[in-house]
Amino acid sequence: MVWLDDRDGGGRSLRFDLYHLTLDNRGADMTGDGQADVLSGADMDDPGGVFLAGAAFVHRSEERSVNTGLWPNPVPLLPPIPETQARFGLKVAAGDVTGDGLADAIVAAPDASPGGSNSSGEVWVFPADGNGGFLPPWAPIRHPSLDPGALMGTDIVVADVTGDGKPDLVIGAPGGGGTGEVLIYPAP
Ligand SMILES: [Ca+2]
Ligand SMILES: [Ca+2]
Repeated sequence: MVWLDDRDGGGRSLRFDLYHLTLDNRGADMTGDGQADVLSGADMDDPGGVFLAGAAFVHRSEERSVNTGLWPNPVPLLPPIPETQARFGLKVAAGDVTGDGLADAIVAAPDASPGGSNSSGEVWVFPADGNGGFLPPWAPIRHPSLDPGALMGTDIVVADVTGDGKPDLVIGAPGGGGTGEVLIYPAP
């Protein structure tokens, strides 16, 4: 059980009750202190009042209180242009896809509709900047043919599947191609 701060009110709250959070805490250090950070997705957030656009937060190991177990002041990660009902943050993953040794934050918006293709989905990569923060995201990774309903990013795994020792990005698109697809983006 992880307790987080309540950004919207004055008290503490278990935000799992308020948001459908997704956690990736498999030991990924995004800040460089050798301690794992927590990446959470709040896909039902309404950033800027945009309905269900979603958000994600990095809870940095440096700021975890050993007394309260709280992670105050999480770093927000948002798509540059929040999209209604994109559900950004429905799936999150952390892994070093840039090759600098620091885990990067990967956030999916499976219900994003790029080019008007309904729920085709998008995946965003926010590279760790080496100073405890994040660089602006890469251009979003989208389904190659923008299949409607592909739900790109419903699952994400960062793992070396090509055998060169570098982590690759593996993205599930359960509605892609009609029967579902797994798309592999090899490490550069
Ligand atoms: Ca850390
Ligand atoms: Ca990195």
